[in-house]
Amino acid sequence: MVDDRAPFSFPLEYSYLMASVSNESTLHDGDPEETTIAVMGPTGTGKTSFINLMSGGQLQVGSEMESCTTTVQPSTPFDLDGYRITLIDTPGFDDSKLRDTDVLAMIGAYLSFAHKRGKVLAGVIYMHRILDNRMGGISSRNFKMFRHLCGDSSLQNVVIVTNMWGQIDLHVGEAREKELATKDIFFQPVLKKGARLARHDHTLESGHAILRSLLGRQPQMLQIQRELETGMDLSQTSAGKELNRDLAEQIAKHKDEIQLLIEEMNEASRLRDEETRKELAEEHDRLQSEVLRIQIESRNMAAGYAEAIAKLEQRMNDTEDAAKHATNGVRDVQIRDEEHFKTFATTIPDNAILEAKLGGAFPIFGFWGKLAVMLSPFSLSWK
Ligand SMILES: Nc1nc2c(ncn2[C@@H]2O[C@H](COP(=O)(O)OP(=O)(O)OP(=O)(O)O)[C@@H](O)[C@H]2O)c(=O)[nH]1
Ligand SMILES: [Mg+2]
Repeated sequence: MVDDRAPFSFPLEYSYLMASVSNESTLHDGDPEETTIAVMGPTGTGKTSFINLMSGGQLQVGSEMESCTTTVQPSTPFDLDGYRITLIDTPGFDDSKLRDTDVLAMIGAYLSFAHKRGKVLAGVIYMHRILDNRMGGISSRNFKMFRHLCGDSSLQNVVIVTNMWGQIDLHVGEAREKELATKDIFFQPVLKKGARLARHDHTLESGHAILRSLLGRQPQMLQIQRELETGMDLSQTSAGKELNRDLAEQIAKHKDEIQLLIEEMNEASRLRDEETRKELAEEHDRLQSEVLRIQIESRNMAAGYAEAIAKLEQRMNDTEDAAKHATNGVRDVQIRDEEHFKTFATTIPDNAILEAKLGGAFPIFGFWGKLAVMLSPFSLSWK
């Protein structure tokens, strides 16, 4: 039987690539419109869970205690109302496994790289756990970074999504939601400028409603994309400056602590308390190296971005080359198959069975799919 033949053997990632290439070349009027939506927010707010629910994908989900997503990763594309949607998963700032400058470099590089290739975001979803009873620390820091990434002009295409409603008394949740929407230390300023607030109750229906509210809108560049497009380096962007301000504050705080330690060490020496002096000296050295680490992190921000872009470009080129080879290989095999069928199997009209099998076996990927394939086997290290 023709079905049972193994006409060629393909490394898995090449097969994905081939599917992506053939998909792009066969898109025509009436095919779903490609749409990209980024999902941002602090670690553990359910970004990846939301993306998996919507796309039917299986990106890794974390626990409540530890950060999980460490790269910018696209979902499997899925169709909704005539759109083929790709959701872009992002790591949060204050991630326990990544430095903030790495997170910013990854997000900046990805968005700018995609934009250069003609991909504009249709919208951004910002996830917030309604469980969080105050918006201090990580939440406010992430939101501040989010504001600097988006700017004002793209807020029409932003939806702030509250989730985890099942884990909170509805009245408490509603009171909190009202506070989030009306206080200027929370989401009120962005809601005034066109962003919207929506609830997600972890069902497909509520997720679809959120996505539908972003579909068909005029895509807008994010502030960071505009800034990077003008040739700024990452540290000159609004988000980069914000991060640098943070780092400078940390340095200033550590320097104050170091000054205090020096005074205490002098006092311990004066009292000939060697044990205390030694303990203080150890703390002093630890803080000194922390200051040095932060200074290096700040100085390397631009270099980290340049490196991230270079890696993306290199890998996209490699991937496209591999895809071309793979596609050529498939064509050769298909031609050979056709010859074979003409000669020996006149009852079988063409190699549609083979194509259908491939189409079914491998998800149809576009640009984001190529990036996913490109990133996954290499497991990017951004350090
Ligand atoms: N009850 C409830 N739990 C959720 C929901 N979404 C996510 N979770 C849980 O929250 C935890 C974190 O979810 P993730 O999807 O990994 O969160 P994330 O925002 O991607 O986290 P990072 O990758 O670390 O940035 C997991 O234990 C999920 O099962 C939700 O809508 N309701
Ligand atoms: Mg995640």
